[in-house]
Amino acid sequence: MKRISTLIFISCFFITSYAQQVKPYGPVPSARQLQWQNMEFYLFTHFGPNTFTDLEWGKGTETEDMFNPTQLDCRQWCRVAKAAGAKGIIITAKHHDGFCLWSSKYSVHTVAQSKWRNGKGDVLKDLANACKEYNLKLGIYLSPWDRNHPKYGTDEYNDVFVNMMKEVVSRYGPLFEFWWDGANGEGPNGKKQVYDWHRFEQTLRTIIPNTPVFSDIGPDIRWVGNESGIAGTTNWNLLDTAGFKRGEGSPPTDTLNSGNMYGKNWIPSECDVSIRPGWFYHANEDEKVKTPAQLFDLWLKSVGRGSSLLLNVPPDRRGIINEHDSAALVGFRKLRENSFAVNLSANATKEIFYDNVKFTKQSFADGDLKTFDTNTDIKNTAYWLRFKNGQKINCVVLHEPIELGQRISGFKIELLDGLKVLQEINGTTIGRKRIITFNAQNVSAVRFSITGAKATPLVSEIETYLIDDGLVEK
Ligand code: FUL
Repeated sequence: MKRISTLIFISCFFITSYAQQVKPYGPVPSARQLQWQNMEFYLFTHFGPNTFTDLEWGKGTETEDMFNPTQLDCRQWCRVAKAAGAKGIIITAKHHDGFCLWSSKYSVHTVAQSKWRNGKGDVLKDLANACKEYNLKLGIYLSPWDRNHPKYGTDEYNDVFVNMMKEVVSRYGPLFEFWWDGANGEGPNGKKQVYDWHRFEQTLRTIIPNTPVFSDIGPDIRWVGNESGIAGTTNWNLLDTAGFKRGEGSPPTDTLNSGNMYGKNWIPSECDVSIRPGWFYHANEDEKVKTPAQLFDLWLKSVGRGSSLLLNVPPDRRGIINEHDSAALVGFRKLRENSFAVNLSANATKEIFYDNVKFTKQSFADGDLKTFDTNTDIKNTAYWLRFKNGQKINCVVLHEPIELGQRISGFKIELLDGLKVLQEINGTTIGRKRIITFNAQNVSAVRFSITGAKATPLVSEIETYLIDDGLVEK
């Protein structure tokens, strides 16, 4: 007996000190990416002339006076975002129609030329101030495609776009994300712009090195390949970008959706989706706002697959977020809170078997890098959660410590009643967070094993929940 406990003690010591030396494997997130990945969920607001013309893509010929919100209140947007549990707001500072929601020196198609607030209004300023007040982060979407600007389609337009980026950054920063739309249509002179992406990237890197930049292929955040808010069940944070472009020429949508297992760059996906059928507000879509349960399903398919959720909630013609949308968002927040309030793993005995040697744990991570479990022989590693009096569960949440790289390519969850396997669930990647739901089972234990990994697999936590039956992923 004494010998065994000494052996366990020595092994524990060995594993802890070995774990301390765990080195990152492959590409890892930069500080700006990690900070952004931890935000999980933030809002998108599409707002501009389209709100008033009922279009999705403005023509660029709209008069400035068409933009005329009657009660613009960015503080109300922030209160709604807060109530939804979102961490920030990205605004369409300029959409494809070219209208600038701030008074830009580089365009005469802006709020300053409109009657709204006698040309003194500035939506970006209002929003930046409101975000500060409500402790939310601000992001900016700036469309390179511009159907209004007279210089679009000439080299000089690249100067205009660079100047506009500098202008919004200096006036309204800091920003948690900069969003480049890949669309590249024709401008007023019938020509398509040849975007100077290299210069655009250099500009942002120089002036805002801490802000992650989104486009189809990054450099920091990639498009998930669809506008329905759904990441792949296999979702690598890695992407190969060599030979690909933004817009036309971007990687195939299934590659964007799943990433590349051995991709050379850490470029995690972002799921952009609208709470309504369109990106802009249309009164006739008021009854088509997604329900809290539909939004929860999107949560499982985005955040629950290791991605982030950028949910578009477009302000209406008053310039406030419509009651239909805010009600759905509050309901969505409640569903998340209720579902994940009680981590049932807290009451379970936790054991890890390495080559049949058992270790009992307080928590699989103990909140400390030093206790990450490491084992090169993944076949003989099993994580157990034992519930003394049995437990009904229908949800398992897994975490991989991505700051050390994404490693796991296969896992297995077994739901057990004594020695009987009630159900076996197989999955591929985990990433920052992986939420698995299934029809509720009464289990005495859950056994989790890793079936594939690119390097020593690391799991930082295994949570279990009993969520509302109706919320189990379809
Ligand atoms: C697309 C745009 O064309 C849509 O209007 C919308 O802004 C969406 C988020 O990105 O590329």
